[in-house]
Amino acid sequence: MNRHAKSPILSRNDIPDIYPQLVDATSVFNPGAIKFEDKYLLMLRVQSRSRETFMVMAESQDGINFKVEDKIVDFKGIENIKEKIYHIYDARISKIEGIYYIMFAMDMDAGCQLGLGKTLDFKNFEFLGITSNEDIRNGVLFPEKVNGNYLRMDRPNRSRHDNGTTSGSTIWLSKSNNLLDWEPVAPLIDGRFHYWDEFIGSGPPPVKTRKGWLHIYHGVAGHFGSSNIYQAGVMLLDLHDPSKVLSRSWCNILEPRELYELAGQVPNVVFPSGMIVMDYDSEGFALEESEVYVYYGAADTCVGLAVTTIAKLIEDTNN
Ligand code: BMA
Repeated sequence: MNRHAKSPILSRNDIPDIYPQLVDATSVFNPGAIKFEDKYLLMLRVQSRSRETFMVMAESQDGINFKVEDKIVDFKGIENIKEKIYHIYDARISKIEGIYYIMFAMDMDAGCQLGLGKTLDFKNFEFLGITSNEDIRNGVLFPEKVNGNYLRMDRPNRSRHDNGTTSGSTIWLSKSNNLLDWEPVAPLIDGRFHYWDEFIGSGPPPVKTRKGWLHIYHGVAGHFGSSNIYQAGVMLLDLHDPSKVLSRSWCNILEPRELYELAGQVPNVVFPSGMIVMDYDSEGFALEESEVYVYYGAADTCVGLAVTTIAKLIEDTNN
């Protein structure tokens, strides 16, 4: 993928003070992205100097120049959860049957869980519930039911990095009939030890193309002495049976190279989390010639923008 000339498109300087919780923000990264009423929207992960995370919306006419709202996203109902929630972060946004769903990570004493919220207008947000019962992250919903079920990809956290964070090396396909209760269907891909994607997790939600479900994921190479390197790759799943992986990139398609990706709060990270496809056909398939904007967290510090096309991404699944 190619970096946009204006990347990074958002940094801490773009975050307004939001009293009292978020003053002099330290970083902004890993945004969810969606097109809504001809505007580009990002749901940003913003960190305060207490190192708490908050979700904040940003809006743009062109997908490049964003104005950040001076309001923290409030998922109404989340306050009814009895257990302590330390952070919510890494939103992935999907439109399913006219409703916008947001799946996000929730750090709790029992580990990381996947929370689900919804909105119709990106002003009022409702918390629907916790959708997991094990340590898990990187949940992304498919934009439509397949064979009568809602589907998502998720990544159980069954390994621990040297720095204490939990991770995993298998992306699973899960199904549900109500979006809240999920059961695993099949493992999709495993980490490839010794190579770029040893630990893996979904990036933005998958996109429907005539050739299959196109999905960008992240891979972590952990075999370097002093740091984990977060990169991006891409795969294609069968349209009618998404438990079948048709192809998967052997090389990464984006890796930390620019200074803002190499240095920051967590060095050596590109973490794609939002993807906007410009053009779909009348049946909802992404056009191969369509331009694609991929929003990613860089070094857990700022937001980068990479540009590509559907055709190029499909080609890259065989790189
Ligand atoms: C992952 C997640 C991401 C983060 C990345 C790099 O495990 O926590 O939110 O961007 O690590 O720190």
